Amino acid sequence: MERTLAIIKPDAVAKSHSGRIIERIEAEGFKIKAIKMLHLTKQGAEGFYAVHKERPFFNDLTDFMCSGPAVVMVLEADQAIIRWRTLMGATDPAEATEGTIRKNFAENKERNAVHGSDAPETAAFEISYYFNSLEIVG
Ligand code: IDP
Ligand code: MG
Repeated sequence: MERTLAIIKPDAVAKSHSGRIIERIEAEGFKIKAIKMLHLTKQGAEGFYAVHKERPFFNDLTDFMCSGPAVVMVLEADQAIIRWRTLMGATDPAEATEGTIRKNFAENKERNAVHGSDAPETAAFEISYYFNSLEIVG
């Protein structure tokens, strides 16, 4: 079993798509081991996306991520990291496969509905960024 961090980003929460996205997550067999709603600060978003701080979209991305509440979750499944990224679809919804969450719910390459960790090391960092061990069910 593997764990990954998922975020329903502020664009999707604002449009009341959280329930439908969570329904997809559960229908695909992921177990939700932790969940909460957060309104990130600019500093909190900058820390989370620190790997992207030299990228041209960093300032816009971190403004967007603190523009409204987000839902953060720990998902567990066999191969959770790759399976959640496959279910999310490509970063740019214009390039995302039919039926993926980004194809169905994302507005554009920045406001793209969901986040998922991309490797075991980033999943460990990202889970610990938002949850302590008492907040994750066994
Ligand atoms: P990922 O979320 O698919 O892993 P990353 O390359 O890690 O994509 O980028 C992190 C986030 O930054 C994306 O989900 C998206 O919100 C934003 N982003 C990535 N590339 C661009 C871009 O070219 N323009 C605007 N925003 C971008
Ligand atoms: Mg990424």
